[in-house]
Amino acid sequence: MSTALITGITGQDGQYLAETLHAKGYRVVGVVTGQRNPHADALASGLPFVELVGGDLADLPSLIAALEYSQPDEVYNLGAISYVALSFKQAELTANVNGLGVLRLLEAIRLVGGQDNPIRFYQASSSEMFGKVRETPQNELTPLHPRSPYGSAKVFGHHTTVNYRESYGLFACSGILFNHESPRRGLEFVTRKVTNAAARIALGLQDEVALGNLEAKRDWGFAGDYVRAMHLMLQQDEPDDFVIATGEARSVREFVQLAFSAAGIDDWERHVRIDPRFFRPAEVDLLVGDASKAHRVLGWAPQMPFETLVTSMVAHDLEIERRKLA
Ligand code: G4F
Repeated sequence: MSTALITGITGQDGQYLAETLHAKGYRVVGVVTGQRNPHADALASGLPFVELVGGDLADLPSLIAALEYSQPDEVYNLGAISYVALSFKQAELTANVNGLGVLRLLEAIRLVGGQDNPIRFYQASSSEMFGKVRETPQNELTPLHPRSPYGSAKVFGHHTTVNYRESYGLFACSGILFNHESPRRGLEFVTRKVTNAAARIALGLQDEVALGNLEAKRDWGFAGDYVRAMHLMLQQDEPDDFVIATGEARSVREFVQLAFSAAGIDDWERHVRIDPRFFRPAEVDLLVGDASKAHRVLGWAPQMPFETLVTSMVAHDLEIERRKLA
């Protein structure tokens, strides 16, 4: 039985990846931070097969202890401050966790990982690294130009992963994932914020939602599809970096329109208020990925179409909001 150690286990991707690996027969160990972490309690009841171990990307000894305890074959580093807007307000923390945290985990692997059973490492890199994009669509060779403390820290983590692969021969892969969503997405991200608001407005529970820049374009896929790519990367003969994306760009405006329509609301503009608080000091205007290397080498392709993603998120939010009313 293979063992996977996952940081960021309580997040959207951590949960989908844990389910995917468990279905493949893995022993899944998740790193949880903090004391009496409420997300850890929720995880223990939602995904009871996950073994939990304490640890923090800001604390090297705790990472060494988590590796020594779990003795993993594969480590997936999904832990991060993942909300770009927050990274502008907590830039130092973001650099520490999203940037130096990768270096700490790689050092811990170097210290603990034996020669006989080398640990395979996956780093959650991000399309935010492309920022002010130099070409469209973006691929593995597109120059990086981050536009936020989040993006800058991810660039450090990405280059550090490549550097440890080249310097120490670690099996270290970096997945450059474009935006990926699901009903498990946090309410702070624009997709879930919109699907949740559309559901609540349809049910008469609120009248409007405050949003920022509606013109930004993103390449939105389904998180469940994207975690399959993470696993595939670690099953190859050679470690490498891969863009994971759908290749289709939609604006926030298009997302809002489709979500409201799925909730049965045609006059969405009446319910959306533009609020300067949700604009960022520097915006990423357009992200759209070229995942042809992942198609060719990993045999990976996204399965869920954009429309299905949006309507399933709205359906989920309608169901949970109705349940609260009952
Ligand atoms: O949903 P978002 O907050 O996601 P963002 O910034 O693209 O980052 C996500 O994707 C990255 C991959 O590219 C990940 F690395 C990262 O961890 C995260 O998962 O914002 C999407 C767009 C932005 O352009 C933002 O300005 O939506 C725009 N937006 C407009 N109104 C809003 C809002 N974003 C949020 N969160 N809230 C708004 O009210």
